[in-house]
Amino acid sequence: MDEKAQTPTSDRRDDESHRGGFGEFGGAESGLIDRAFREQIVLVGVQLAERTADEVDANLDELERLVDTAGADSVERIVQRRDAPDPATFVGRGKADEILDASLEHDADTVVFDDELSPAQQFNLERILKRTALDRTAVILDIFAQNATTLEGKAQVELAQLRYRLPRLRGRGRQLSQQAGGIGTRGPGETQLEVDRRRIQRRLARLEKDLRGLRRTRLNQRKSRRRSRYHTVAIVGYTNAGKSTLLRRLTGANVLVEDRLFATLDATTRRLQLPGGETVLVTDTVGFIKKLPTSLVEAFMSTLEEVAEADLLVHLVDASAAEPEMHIDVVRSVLREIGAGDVEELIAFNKCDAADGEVVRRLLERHEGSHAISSSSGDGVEELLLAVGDRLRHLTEITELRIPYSRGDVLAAVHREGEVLSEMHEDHGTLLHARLDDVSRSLFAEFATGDSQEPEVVGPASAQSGTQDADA
Ligand SMILES: Nc1nc2c(ncn2[C@@H]2O[C@H](COP(=O)(O)OP(=O)(O)OP(=O)(O)O)[C@@H](O)[C@H]2O)c(=O)[nH]1
Ligand SMILES: [Mg+2]
Repeated sequence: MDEKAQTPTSDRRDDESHRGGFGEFGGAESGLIDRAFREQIVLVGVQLAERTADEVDANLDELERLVDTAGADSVERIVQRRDAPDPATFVGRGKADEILDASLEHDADTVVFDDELSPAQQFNLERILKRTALDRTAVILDIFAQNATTLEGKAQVELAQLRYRLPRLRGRGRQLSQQAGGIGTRGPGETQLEVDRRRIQRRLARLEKDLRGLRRTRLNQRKSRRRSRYHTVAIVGYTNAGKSTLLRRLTGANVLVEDRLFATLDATTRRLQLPGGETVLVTDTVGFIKKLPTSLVEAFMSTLEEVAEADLLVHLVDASAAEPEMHIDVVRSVLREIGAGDVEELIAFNKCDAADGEVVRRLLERHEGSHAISSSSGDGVEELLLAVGDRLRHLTEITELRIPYSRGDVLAAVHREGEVLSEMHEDHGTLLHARLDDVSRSLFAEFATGDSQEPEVVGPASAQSGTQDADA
């Protein structure tokens, strides 16, 4: 790391952090954590009434990883027990002074809080601490900004960053413009703050428009994928669970695999032939984490729609992590948030080569129908694929129904709930072949003729661009 000039603490004005205040609009590109050198960071966690000390500790471990991924070093951790956050300063005033002392002692550049700070709390803390005060959300946004590579990914991250930033904008005193006119500069009597706000709002509108366009393209791609009649499987899971490693093993896809958080931001879809012969489309996408900022989830909604529309989720869990069960809960709650709570889920415990065997055994026992695999060695992957094939076949059994003409309501319901493949009018009712899921099948069980069949084998439909055949 090259040591670039770092503003000495003594030069800072009392009411400013070393970056001139978090709220100062520094352009969309500017990261919150300086990467010209490795910043020294103090971490702060609050043990609220409903949290245990272990939980806070685990959260801070994760925050330390986040900070490291963002390119900075944690130099100290400070924890406070409180029943509720202080509305003005999040931690108590005395604790804030303690954080200031620790920051001075370590010559820390930034203080990062594990919980989301309100704009007012952030402002007050920066005044007291005389340095930038960030929260977990800001760090996650920073990492996303660093890792975004595609047009859409970059636009989504910038949107999330600006939405986070807008309410936190802060004026630099009350001075009004001395300079006149020019595009993007202040009008007469307009403060710099108003100019910044206006610029951000314009940029937000622009990004939202661009993203709507990109979303249309994505929707069209999805439509053609659905026409291809391949089933879709999305690999989901906590960040760093090994999702990209699994996709790479399954399809040979040249996706980024890295031992860092949020290595993947953009969805990648590849074609894969299952051991049973059927072809499916497998998607690898962004990982989830505890306290994933809502602004990011919203911004990434169009990418995440792929997950909500999948036929099956392979929920990959790092069995060697400290708290696999917590990871499962977090992933499931984000899935609900993005409207994917009802998609069928198959749990696979990954990294079993590195995990404690006893832990894996207990996890398998607790989660019925789950599998143990190692994406890196390939152990258990074949069995997982067999299970995927079974689940998919089960999902889409074609059922034959005979519905009396007196039950127009049932006929309408079948059309609503499933995919009607054929419809024949007989003497006493309608004979239907419909692709139904588990729930609908039991719903219409009394009308089933008992003559069900497997779905027809899918043909070599046109693959969307970017897919490739599996070598697995
Ligand atoms: N020991 C072991 N390591 C694994 C296994 N699978 C993946 N890894 C490692 O775990 C790290 C993360 O793997 P990725 O495939 O990038 O994880 P990801 O879930 O795609 O992570 P993000 O995209 O960052 O959310 C890498 O260092 C992998 O080499 C496994 O089965 N065993
Ligand atoms: Mg990945």
